[in-house]
Amino acid sequence: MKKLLVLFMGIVLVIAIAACGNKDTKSAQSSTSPAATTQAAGQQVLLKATNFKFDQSEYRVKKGEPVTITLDNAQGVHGASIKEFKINLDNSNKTVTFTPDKAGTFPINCSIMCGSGHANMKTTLIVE
Ligand SMILES: [Cu+2]
Repeated sequence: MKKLLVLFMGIVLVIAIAACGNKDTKSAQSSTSPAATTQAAGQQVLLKATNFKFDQSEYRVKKGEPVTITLDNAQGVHGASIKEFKINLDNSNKTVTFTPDKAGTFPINCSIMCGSGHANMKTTLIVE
């Protein structure tokens, strides 16, 4: 009779632990994803290039904070050069992280002869 009671207690204990375990995994799942994405962010600039323009006429970043610039050639083959910061991106070197140490307005030019619109293919990096 005692053995049965111990067995019964054991089963109750296992159920209780399983229920707690379920609760833990559920709350962990719902809380992880938003926190993880904000942590990895930082300043991001995506230069989306098509024939023959970048997707924005200006890109704003903050001075003194690391910024990751990524070139995305959505159409054609283009490069992105920011002379002031000695940056030159192309398909073999698509992304760079640097910290702008001065404020101002700096031109971004296409650095690859991409066709008839090449000379006008430019945009602006604004550091403020
Ligand atoms: Cu070009």
